Amino acid sequence: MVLVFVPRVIQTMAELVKESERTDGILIENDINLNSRDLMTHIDECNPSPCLNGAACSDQVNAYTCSCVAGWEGTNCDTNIDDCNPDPCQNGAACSDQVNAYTCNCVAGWVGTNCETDIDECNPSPCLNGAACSDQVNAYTCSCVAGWEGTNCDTNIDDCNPDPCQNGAACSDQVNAYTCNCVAGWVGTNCETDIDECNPSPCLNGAACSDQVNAYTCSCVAGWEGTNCDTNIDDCNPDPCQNGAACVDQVNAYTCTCVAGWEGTNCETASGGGGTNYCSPDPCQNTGTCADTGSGYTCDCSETGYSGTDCDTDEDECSIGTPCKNGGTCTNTAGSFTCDCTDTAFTGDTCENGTVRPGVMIGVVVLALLLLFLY
Ligand SMILES: [Ca+2]
Ligand SMILES: [Ca+2]
Ligand SMILES: [Ca+2]
Ligand SMILES: [Ca+2]
Repeated sequence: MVLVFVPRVIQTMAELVKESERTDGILIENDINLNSRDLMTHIDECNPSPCLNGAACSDQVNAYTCSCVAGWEGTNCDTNIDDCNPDPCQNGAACSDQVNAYTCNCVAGWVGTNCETDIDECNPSPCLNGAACSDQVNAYTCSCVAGWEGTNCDTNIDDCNPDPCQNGAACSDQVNAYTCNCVAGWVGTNCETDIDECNPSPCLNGAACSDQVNAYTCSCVAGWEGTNCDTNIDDCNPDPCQNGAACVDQVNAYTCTCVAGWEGTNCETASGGGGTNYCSPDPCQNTGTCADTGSGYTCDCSETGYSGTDCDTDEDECSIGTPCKNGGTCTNTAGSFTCDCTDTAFTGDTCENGTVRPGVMIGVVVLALLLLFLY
């Protein structure tokens, strides 16, 4: 704004008085005559200062200038410069103008004065168990190593689902792996292989082996028995040899060593010389064993309960020793005997088992004392 000032005319006091008288005391400026000595007094346009916002005012002839501080513009520095034009903010940030400054309100994922920096969401890395982290805008991705899953690769994948183990094995989950605890008889990563219990074969003496689950069976050849066919069947039991011959067991066979006067596989035939087979017909009774002596025979009555030359005499066991224990009453029978345990405190075939009851024992003691007293 330019101020136009009409300078006041200063007259001599005499002239002012003269004019005053002429105009009845009323002084009219425009009517005043200017003389050559009039003085022009300059006005300070910076007082008061028209400059705003801290600007310095510089007075000039019929003018002034304002020296704005940073951030302001205009004649009087009353205009806030728009620091957001051009927009310094990046990556979608909102710009907020201030005085000789601005602020950027970053969207998520960015930082920096101008939001120019992508935040590294991988520092520190949220990925676990060896996973690689890949930074993104306001995000990250984890590249899991084998065996892990989940956003941060913190979940151990269940390698037992579906269950790879077979034949009743228990599955144990591990990292990108599993173990199968096989039940007996199976092997292999998944327990899929039936162990061949026939390799090597446990079967002996030419037996065939048949593999089974956690087992095997041996098919013995003739003459052998037992789980592994390792037992030579006793072909002398029962004894096939006759007439006192000795039997020698062999594999699925036997030999009879005949006594003099006998021959044949079982020594059943009287040899040359017209010898008599004293055991044919068998003279021994009650399962006695006959032995031809060449000139007669003997009967072995052991364990038969009979005695006598032909095992035909019942033995009276009750008169040979005391087979019944503990006072049992012995009764002889054909080939044996019985014990009557009644009136004893015992049981069993020979009254050998004690079953003494307290009442019985007391009775026995009282009876003994009574007998002692009487005598
Ligand atoms: Ca980022
Ligand atoms: Ca796993
Ligand atoms: Ca097997
Ligand atoms: Ca044999």
